[in-house]
Amino acid sequence: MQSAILMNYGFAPESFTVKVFGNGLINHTWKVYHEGREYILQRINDQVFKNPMDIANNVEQIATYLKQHHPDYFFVAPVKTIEEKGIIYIEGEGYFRMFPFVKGSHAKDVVETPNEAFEAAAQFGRFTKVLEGFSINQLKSPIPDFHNISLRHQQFLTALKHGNKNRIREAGALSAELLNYAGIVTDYENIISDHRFKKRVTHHDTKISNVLFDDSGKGLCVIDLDTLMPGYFISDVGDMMRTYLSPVSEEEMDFSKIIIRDDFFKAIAIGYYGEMKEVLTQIEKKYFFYAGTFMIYMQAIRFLTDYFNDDSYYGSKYPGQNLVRAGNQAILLKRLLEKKDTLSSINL
Ligand code: GN1
Ligand code: MG
Repeated sequence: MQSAILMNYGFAPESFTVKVFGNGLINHTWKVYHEGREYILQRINDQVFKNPMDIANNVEQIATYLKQHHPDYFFVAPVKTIEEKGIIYIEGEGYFRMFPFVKGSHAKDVVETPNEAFEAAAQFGRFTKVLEGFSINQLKSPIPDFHNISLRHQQFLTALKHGNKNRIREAGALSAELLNYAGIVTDYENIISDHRFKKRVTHHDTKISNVLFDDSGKGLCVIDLDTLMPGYFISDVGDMMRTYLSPVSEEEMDFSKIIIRDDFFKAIAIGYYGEMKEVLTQIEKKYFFYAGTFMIYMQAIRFLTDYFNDDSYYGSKYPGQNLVRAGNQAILLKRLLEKKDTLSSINL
């Protein structure tokens, strides 16, 4: 299979080695070694990304814009195939694309220090900032309504009605708890009807492993532009809060370990504002804290919806994994809301 893919890049059979790489839930990733160079190869999950060519379009448009307007901005463009394509389709195998592995860079799976949170937030902020002049109409949405929390909420209600009966019974208390947060959905609906909330080039997957760091720990660039599409800044800032604030991830089963680290919140705010302070509107800034509640709540209901739908989207490695993830995110949301007053009053 790998030969069939890599020959499109001009790699002769037997001239390369391939190792599994990374731990995303959606795409498969490998590291490829070929003639002293290293690459990252990915198979795009076409159940999730129904039109993988939309991703290729977006990356191409962005790359062209950046080359013209911000030639110094460090952007990792995909390796082109012999036929000059950014993504290839292999019959029976799926869609693939490959990137050069950035020498001297490393990615992290877990945020360990506030400085890492700061560096990542600065990188995601800078990314949206350098693309401020880019017309978002040129972008496709590879997953339409990806962060439309009204729709996610609707899907949750539908799953609660028509999903796996035993699972719905088992998770009754958690469902009831999550249904209490309808205000988060209403806030979103107000946001999208307010023209002062701008649609911008948004990454939509700001976990730490989507930032490359250099050896000294400085952020180099953002990667993984699959979910790049027009969106609101709350998606990017919110997913950083969701994934950097607690010392444990969405997979943690011991919920007592889920805590909110104030200094990491501050680091995200300083890092992001350092780039975006002049770009964000006054009203957007008022929703900075809200971003975290928005993303955590949406993730909680997405996991629970999937649990009720027999894990058809996220899959599961053990029975009840998506229930654990949903419960974990519900606690994270609670812990964050407990700190609303303290965290919203941080002066920047
Ligand atoms: C998925 O594949 P990965 O881990 O980058 C999901 C995100 C979720 C995340 C939760 C396309 O991201 O939205 O936040 O899982 N991506 C898609 O771990 O659904
Ligand atoms: Mg991703």
